[in-house]
Amino acid sequence: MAVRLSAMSLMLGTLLLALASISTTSLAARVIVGDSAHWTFGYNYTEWANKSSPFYQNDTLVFMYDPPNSTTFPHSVYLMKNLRSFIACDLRKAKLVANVLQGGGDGFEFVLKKRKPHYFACGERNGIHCSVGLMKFAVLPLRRCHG
Ligand SMILES: [Cu+2]
Repeated sequence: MAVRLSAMSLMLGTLLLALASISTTSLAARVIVGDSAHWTFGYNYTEWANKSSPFYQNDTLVFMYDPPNSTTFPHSVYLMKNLRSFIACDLRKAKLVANVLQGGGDGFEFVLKKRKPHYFACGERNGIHCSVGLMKFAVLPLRRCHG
């Protein structure tokens, strides 16, 4: 009897462990910003964010852009301070999160750790990439629910 019980609790424990690892690893998404367009001038990232929504807490955004060279514009990634500066592409209070070199190779990864609005923008050319180049989007990560 005792043996059967412990075998059952062992099975239950294994099952719980399996469930826990599913919820912590495979549910967090890794999303390439802009999909195959990557992080580039002139792609509509507001549209992309709308069709890629919703995003969840602990999802990873991947920004891919080449380091400065003779054929591509340099790009970067900033977090804008608030909705107002995001709309205006005003970089004065923005926080640099990835410089012009950090988008190379496998790209720059940003984990959405907090459930608050994130206002992303390219900071190059004093906001021109953000305004004219459409290189901006907002994300509000949601709590991931189970069932
Ligand atoms: Cu740019």
